[in-house]
Amino acid sequence: MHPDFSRKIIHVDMDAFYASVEQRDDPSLRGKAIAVGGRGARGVVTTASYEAREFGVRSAMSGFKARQLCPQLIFVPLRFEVYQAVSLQIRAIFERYTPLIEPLSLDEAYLDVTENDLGEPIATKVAASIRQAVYEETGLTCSAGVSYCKFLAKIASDMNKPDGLTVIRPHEARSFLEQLPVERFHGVGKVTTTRMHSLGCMTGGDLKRLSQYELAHHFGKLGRFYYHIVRGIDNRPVQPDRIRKSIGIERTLSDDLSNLADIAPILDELIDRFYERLQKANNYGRTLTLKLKTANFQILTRSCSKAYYLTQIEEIRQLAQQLLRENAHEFEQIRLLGIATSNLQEQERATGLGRQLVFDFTPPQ
Ligand code: TTP
Ligand code: MG
Repeated sequence: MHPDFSRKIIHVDMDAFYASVEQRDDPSLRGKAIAVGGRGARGVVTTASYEAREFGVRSAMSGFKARQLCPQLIFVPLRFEVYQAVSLQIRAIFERYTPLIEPLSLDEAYLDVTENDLGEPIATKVAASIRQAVYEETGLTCSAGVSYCKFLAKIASDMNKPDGLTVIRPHEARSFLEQLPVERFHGVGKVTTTRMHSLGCMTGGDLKRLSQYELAHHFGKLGRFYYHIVRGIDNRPVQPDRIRKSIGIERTLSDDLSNLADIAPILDELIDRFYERLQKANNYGRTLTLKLKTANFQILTRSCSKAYYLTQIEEIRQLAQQLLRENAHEFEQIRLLGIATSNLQEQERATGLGRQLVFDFTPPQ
């Protein structure tokens, strides 16, 4: 078996996620050693700012131990709703590049960008664009890893944290994996590391000397996974985990625009790309939403719904342009234009809603 070099995978992971959000929202915390959570007798640190990490403060450490390591440590309470909101924001950014997104947690996801909405063949450029968008739109930094498989992309994203972009190219994979210490292999925990060390395996290169049989013998099912991984073979697809609730795209304009005559053609162009997306996903919605961000960053969304799925581009175009015209008095200048559809076929099929619709549809107010 040989590695499949045809795919382009990006792993994105926010830097010191909760802590960075807290430092963003409270300037007095910037540049300081902070721990999120960890207060109280039994408190546990969920994450620490990079400043605190210099003292050895880590995730999952007790607040007590953290304070011992770093007496000036500032403990900040968790604000889960805010992290969740940022998570949705970065997810929406990813969705502008590809529908193939597999979130691993609030702050981390794999993206398959083999084909992407930029039409950009160089995945490194896609990753750079994503990192820039995340920074501009959330004020937070993330790190990205780029490679031909999930395993290497994930390791890569961790290599130049924080605010890093790391690429492992196909021809570099072999020597990279051979020198990689076994504990750096994703999924290899403390127990497995000790076991590997006791078998004389310190690096990927050492691990490669064991046969598939030997690895299976020592590590069970995972042995087979290690056998392939160490040879750079990881064909696991990026699996979008959820039923999509909406499909949409948006575009930030190069200049703020106020004239309908200037905005309408841009909306038309956006709809062409939007429709291509719907066709590719083979998934259409009943609701169409126009999103406008004004020059002073106010967001306006306007929707209309139908009893049937909007599968025709001309109808989508007409509805979107109508929403734009009807709401032109709401803004002076706009800086971003977006179009989305929701109440999707796929979602309604999955929930059984689709069938019910046929019988008792009530038109929206
Ligand atoms: P991570 O991505 O593991 O860590 P991080 O983003 O804080 O730092 P970095 O990626 O730069 O190394 O986890 C993301 C968030 O998940 C983290 O900010 C807090 C939360 N978390 C916990 O609540 N408990 C934990 O044990 C860990 C590891 C993270
Ligand atoms: Mg992170």
